[in-house]
Amino acid sequence: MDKKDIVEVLERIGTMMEIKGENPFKIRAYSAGARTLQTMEEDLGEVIEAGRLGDIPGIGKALTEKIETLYTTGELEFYDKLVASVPSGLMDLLDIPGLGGKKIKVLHEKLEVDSIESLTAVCQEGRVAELKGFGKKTEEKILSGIKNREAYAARHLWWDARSVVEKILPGLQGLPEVERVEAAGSFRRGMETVGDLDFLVASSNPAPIMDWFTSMDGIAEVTAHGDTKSSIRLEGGMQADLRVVPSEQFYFALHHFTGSKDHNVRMRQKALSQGLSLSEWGLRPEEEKDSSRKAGPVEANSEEDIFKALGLQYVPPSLREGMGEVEAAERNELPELLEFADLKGCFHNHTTASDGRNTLEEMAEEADRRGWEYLGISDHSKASFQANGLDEERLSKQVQAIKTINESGKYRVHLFSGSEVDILSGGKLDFEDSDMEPLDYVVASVHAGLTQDEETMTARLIKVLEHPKVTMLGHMSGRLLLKRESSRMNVQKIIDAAIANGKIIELNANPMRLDMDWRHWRRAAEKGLLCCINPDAHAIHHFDFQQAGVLAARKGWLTAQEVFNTRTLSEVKDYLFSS
Ligand code: DGT
Ligand code: CA
Ligand code: CA
Ligand code: ZN
Repeated sequence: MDKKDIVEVLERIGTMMEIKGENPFKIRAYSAGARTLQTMEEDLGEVIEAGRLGDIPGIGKALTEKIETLYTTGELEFYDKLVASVPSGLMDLLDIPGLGGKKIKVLHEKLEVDSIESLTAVCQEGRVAELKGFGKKTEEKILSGIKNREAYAARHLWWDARSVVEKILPGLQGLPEVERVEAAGSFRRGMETVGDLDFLVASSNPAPIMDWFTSMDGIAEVTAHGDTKSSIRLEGGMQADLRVVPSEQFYFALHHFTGSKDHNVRMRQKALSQGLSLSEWGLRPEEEKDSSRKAGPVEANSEEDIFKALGLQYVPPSLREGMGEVEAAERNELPELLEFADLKGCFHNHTTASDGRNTLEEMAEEADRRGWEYLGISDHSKASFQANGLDEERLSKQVQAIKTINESGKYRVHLFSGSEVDILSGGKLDFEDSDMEPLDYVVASVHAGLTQDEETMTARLIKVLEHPKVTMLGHMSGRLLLKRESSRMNVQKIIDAAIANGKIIELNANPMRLDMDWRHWRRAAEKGLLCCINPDAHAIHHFDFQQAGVLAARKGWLTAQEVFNTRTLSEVKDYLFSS
């Protein structure tokens, strides 16, 4: 985590402690620490490496530890616990200018405010103006702040969007007027982040559907309520559109509102080249397009029918990004995409030995339950000391423990002994070759020094790819979606180095990472790069992340053959032990 983000975390800690009414001296330590850090001119990484962070006036021992943890791991248990203890609606209030911890505490205690919505209500009732220390001006300022916040069209992780879709879809499906329903848009295309949700329904009786949609639980605001189209904003900020179309238009509308825009442009051009006009209403001869709202002469009882009518192979939603999929469909050359069921195990997983929440045995048991053939264990190495990374001795003990489990025959799943070895700043690995000798494989990852310049970082990663003990590169770019940009690097050079050295690059399936980015995979795999989809699990339920990983891999045009962990146990053993 870089300095800017750490400053933000420290400030939030101070604020949350204020909201909870904790000791003012402690609170001040965090806000003062944040300021000190913010104005520090030296490079934070260098100060930490030199062990000088604690010498800086205003940064005590407790704070030093926390800053170092955040810097190396990007996480802090103390912070996570604090976040969990404060109602999330209260933290949303911090987005409103003029509201800090102290004021939020008063609003919460005196007026039972616990969300933007309840704050809006008490402001409109004039009750905030009556509070000591607030007044009419403050109340007006808060209201206008709330309005501005709504204007921000924030994006959301696909993973978070999915949990919303999974609540709304069954509700729509349950309505008697609904004939068919789909969530279209970027969500259906499996984009890693989603702007808004686009629900599409086939029905001849839209009114009750509109009413249901605009009065669901969890709505913050109804932004439009029309005859066939409505829009809402949910608590938490996600927006959703719902369109109702007659049944005969459904698949044309579904195709249109699935997008992407670029894909639609290519599809309309393709239609035009055949004298046809394609729109959300239908497919009809060009000269009839003025009657476009009436049902067209071409019937579609599925999206496949639309592609077929244009002489195209069916293009799955994942590929509809206007990146050559229509041309490939013309030539019948679309790949047979990877499926979730193709995965037979994974390699980047943590246990309680480092910073995971489940034990080795619990992880093995869960992998067994999922029917996987193998599971790789790769706890952090010692440089990630804040993640309780393993030193040589603990690593060697873990190798023994894994061996014992495998020999016991207690689980069907085969465990591989690995390590997520830190890539130190010059491209050296955190373990000596001899220490890695007993390992079945090595995932090499960058966790510190993410802000190096492009040349340095590229050289650093290439050096690691040339190391004989390295099996794969973990979360290559270091990005955290909607939070932290990728590190600077020459991706093509790194891909070429991986191929030249016979190394795998990970597709980290954590929904915040999805790294290496799907946009690089198609070309990389064509050149011969092998992918491995890993959940980077820090708990058994994180194995679910593989679904997000598969979706990203599909967007990268990957087939099962191009993904290492679709191989059987014996194929994997051949690969790992034959060189
Ligand atoms: P998002 O919401 O920003 O993550 O991305 P989308 O792709 O869901 O975009 P959205 O919600 O604005 O519209 C949904 C789909 O509707 C979009 O993918 C394609 C189609 N669409 C919307 N506006 C236009 C347009 O102006 N031209 C074309 N060709 N298609 C459009
Ligand atoms: Ca959308
Ligand atoms: Ca939309
Ligand atoms: Zn990791």
